[in-house]
Amino acid sequence: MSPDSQRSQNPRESQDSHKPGDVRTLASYLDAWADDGLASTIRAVAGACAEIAGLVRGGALAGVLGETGGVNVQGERVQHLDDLSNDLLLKALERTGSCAGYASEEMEFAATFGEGAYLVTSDPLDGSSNIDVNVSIGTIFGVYPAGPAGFLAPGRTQAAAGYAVYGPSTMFVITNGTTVDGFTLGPESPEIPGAGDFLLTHPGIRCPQSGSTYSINEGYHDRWPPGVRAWNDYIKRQDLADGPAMSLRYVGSMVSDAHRTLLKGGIYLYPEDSTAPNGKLRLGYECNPLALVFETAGGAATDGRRAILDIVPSELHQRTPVAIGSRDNVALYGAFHSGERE
Ligand code: AHM
Ligand code: MG
Repeated sequence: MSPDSQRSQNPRESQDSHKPGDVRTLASYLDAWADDGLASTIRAVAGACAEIAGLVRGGALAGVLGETGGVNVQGERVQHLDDLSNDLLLKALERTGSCAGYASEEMEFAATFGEGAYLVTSDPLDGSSNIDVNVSIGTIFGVYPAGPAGFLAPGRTQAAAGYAVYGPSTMFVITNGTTVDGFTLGPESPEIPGAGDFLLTHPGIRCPQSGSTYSINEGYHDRWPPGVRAWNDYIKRQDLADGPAMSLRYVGSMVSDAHRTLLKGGIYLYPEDSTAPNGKLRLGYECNPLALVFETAGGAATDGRRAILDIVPSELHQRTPVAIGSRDNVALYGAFHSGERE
């Protein structure tokens, strides 16, 4: 695809900035949802995210940096902010009456609250290795119906999903499976309206069909299977038939890398490798929510063989390889991964 045809297909040209006078709060946006239980579940998640944003902004002054000394069920060292974020989400959801249970990266077992039509999964603080160095991090969440499959339902059953990204500004991006909308948290500034509220700044987000940025931990190159290495070698060539030569961006916070990919196009990957045969990222609370966001926005998400949203989980903390992004970039990766292209 030529750069010119990519430009003409880029649907984000008018979506990058908020228009004055077009201010809608997340609260009023959710009030319009027909399903009160779903809306109140999202309100609780967003409220917790606003509190987490305050802690992140305070950094060392808020006393939230550093490790607790504990190790989570994944065998990863727990940061104070991991724990604090998990507690804020757990307590907010417990109060709703609409949420029957909560499962998280930080808890070995799900918490159950009794009645309620929804279950929430979350990575409360994604990108933990970036907390202490003032680099963007986030929260990821998925909302599943409280059905017989419980937390082991495929991602396609999610009623809603999204993430918060704590960057230079805090954004809350949500999908109900029909649209993807982005809100920006109003800062405490006399110059800017909406302090403390999430305001709709990115309505109807669409992921470009193709993009020129790839995002992967290339330090693991020698551990990847041949198909992943072949794809990686190919996209770094300067004479690509499938589009312009690609640039590398890797924050190391999936939520931040995915957010950039959603808005600008391209691909983010965490594939399987010789030390992690199922990759690193977790299906139920990292990959599924982002997969629903990307598919709804016109993008795609695969484990290399099948759509992430079609995987039927067998364990709460199940890992999966993942590649998410623009439809064309994900299809190209799939072709190399399967060996169809070499
Ligand atoms: P976390 O949920 O403990 O923060 O781990 C997930 C993170 C992703 O956000 C990120 O893309 C990846 O781990 C980075 O891992 P690596 O350092 O292996 O590249
Ligand atoms: Mg994570």
